[in-house]
Amino acid sequence: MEPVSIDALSALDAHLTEDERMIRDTVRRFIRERYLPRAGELYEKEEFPKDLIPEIADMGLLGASLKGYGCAGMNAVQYGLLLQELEYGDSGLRSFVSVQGSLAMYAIHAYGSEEQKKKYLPEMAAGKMIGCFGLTEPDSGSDPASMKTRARKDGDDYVLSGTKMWITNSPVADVAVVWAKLEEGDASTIHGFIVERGMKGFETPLIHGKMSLRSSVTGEIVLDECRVPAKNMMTGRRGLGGPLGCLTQARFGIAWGAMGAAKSCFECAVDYARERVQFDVPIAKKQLIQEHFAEMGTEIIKGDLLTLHYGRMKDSGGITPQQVSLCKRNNVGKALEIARTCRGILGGNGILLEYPVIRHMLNLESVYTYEGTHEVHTLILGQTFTGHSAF
Ligand code: TGC
Ligand code: FAD
Repeated sequence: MEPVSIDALSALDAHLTEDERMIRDTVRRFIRERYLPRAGELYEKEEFPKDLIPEIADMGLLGASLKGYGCAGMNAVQYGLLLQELEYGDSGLRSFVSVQGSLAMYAIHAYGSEEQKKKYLPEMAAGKMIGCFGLTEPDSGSDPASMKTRARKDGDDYVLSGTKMWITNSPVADVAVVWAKLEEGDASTIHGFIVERGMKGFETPLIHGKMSLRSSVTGEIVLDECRVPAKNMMTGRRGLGGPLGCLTQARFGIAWGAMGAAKSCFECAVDYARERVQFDVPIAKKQLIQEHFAEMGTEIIKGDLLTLHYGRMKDSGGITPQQVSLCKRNNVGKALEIARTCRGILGGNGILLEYPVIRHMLNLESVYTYEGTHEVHTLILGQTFTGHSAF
């Protein structure tokens, strides 16, 4: 009997519009033709494929769900599907698109002035300006309210001091959305600033030695009395709700993306198990192996259903941050378990970059940690269901 694919069994295609299937299929083709042949090598060399940025921009993938300013204005399901296809390729590629669109561009779109939107968004949508999002600091990860970065008003400028850590794209960014607390007046209130490369006191050292997300560029943002014009402050929202509002957008996309990595691992393991003969039969004939596929296939289809359901709700009336936490926590947690199981099914070959599995497995370790660790989302859900905070 011929094996049935996850997509055939879930039959979710019938619940997608033609436009949704079209963007999914376009990105799927791009990933298979343009990214997968280089994926292992890029990973090994710790290289991000900058040459693909113009094609990614031409497909409308940068700031895809934003409206106006050169952005594609896609619905939430289209956005989720495109991220899933990108992460089928590599979480690093999906990270690039998430940070550019859901974090840096979203912040400017939601909280920036008209002048800021006109100046930055069209260039960012066209991939001519790369953005990053600086929230995390060396001593403030899960608890960003404890950030130390400060902004002091001085004439027509703000002077920013502090260090941001683990910032995707920072070493290659032209523009950084940086979150800082005001030193006086509105003391301790968090504000967003748009910092441009070239502003004095702005450095972005690369973080070396990552064994995860190796084909994504990660760095610090060092602000040493960095003078930023007051007009670069985003005044549309103050307080931690500003950056957290951006995270809600990005986390939703990550929940879709993680299932792309899981599908890649699953398909690879199915092919492998059908080919690999031990004890005179393909290991796919063994019940212990089949149980893994039954569990993994079910979890992937459940993950897809979860994001499709909340994606439809997001498009029709909106979803809450808690619903997004549920999606991110479930789908990333399950994708990581699936990648580890598939790694085992491939035996020794499972540790080779020749197959996508170890790469996805290692990438998903970061995805499990960033955008709110698995534990942070557990506590958000715990609080949601019990009414008690356990942070
Ligand atoms: P709390 O008092 O709960 O909230 C402060 C204000 O924020 C509002 N809020 C949210 N708004 C929108 N979306 C959300 N998800 C929100 N969560 C909270 C809240 O209503 C309140 O508003 P207001 O108007 O009343 O002031 O804040 P808290 O300090 O107790 O913290 C809560 C906690 C722990 C859940 C939050 O700090 C958190 O989510 N921590 C995790 C930090 C995190 O996720 N960092 C990610 C950094 S960026 C990143 O990782 C990018 S990876 C990029 C890639 O894809 O490559
Ligand atoms: P910590 O917060 O120190 O957590 C350490 C451990 O303690 C975790 O297991 C955590 O779950 C647990 N813990 C923390 N608090 C509690 C609690 N109350 N109860 C129980 N357990 C708890 N940040 C950005 O701002 N922009 C980016 O672009 C960005 N990109 C990233 C890219 C990569 C590759 C990585 C790895 C990270 C990136 N981050 C980025 C940072 C990321 O968001 C943080 O790593 C994450 O929020 C966790 O912070 P931390 O690493 O300081 O861990």
